[in-house]
Amino acid sequence: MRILVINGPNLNMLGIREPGIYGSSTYADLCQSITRWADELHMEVTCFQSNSEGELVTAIQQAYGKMDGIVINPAAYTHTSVAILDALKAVALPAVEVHLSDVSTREPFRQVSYAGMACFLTVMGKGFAGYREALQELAEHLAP
Ligand code: CA2
Repeated sequence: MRILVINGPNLNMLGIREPGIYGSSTYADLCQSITRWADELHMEVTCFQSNSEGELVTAIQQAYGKMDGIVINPAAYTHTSVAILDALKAVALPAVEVHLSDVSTREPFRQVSYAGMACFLTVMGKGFAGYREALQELAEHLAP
């Protein structure tokens, strides 16, 4: 199983600012944990982060025919990007949306998710462990 894990804008700043909301571990720590969890699940994982909406769309498009599933935290683009929604719909790969924080209890503008409309599951408010849950759910979803 080949899984693409996509993280959106500013998540490369993890551990540097706002530890009260997003924790004190870094983006490199997150990728290390994701790689370990993927190994345990016998998955091959690729981690990708970008601050650019277009690069995120391109990464989703390039997953077509190469990957079996997507885990995505589109960060702020969650709440604005029809382009990311359209890309997820276009490739039609099983996708899980992850948010570190519980966006359902934050500002009203964070309670709308475009990307989530193309995902079969959203995991939120569980910090880094949310990515582990997303990988596990994808493994079950893809199992024969
Ligand atoms: O809770 C999440 O995972 C979010 O996707 C994070 C986004 C936010 O815009 C979404 O509403 C919810 C923000 C990511 C910014 O990450 C930072 C990390 C460290 C310091 C500053 C920002």
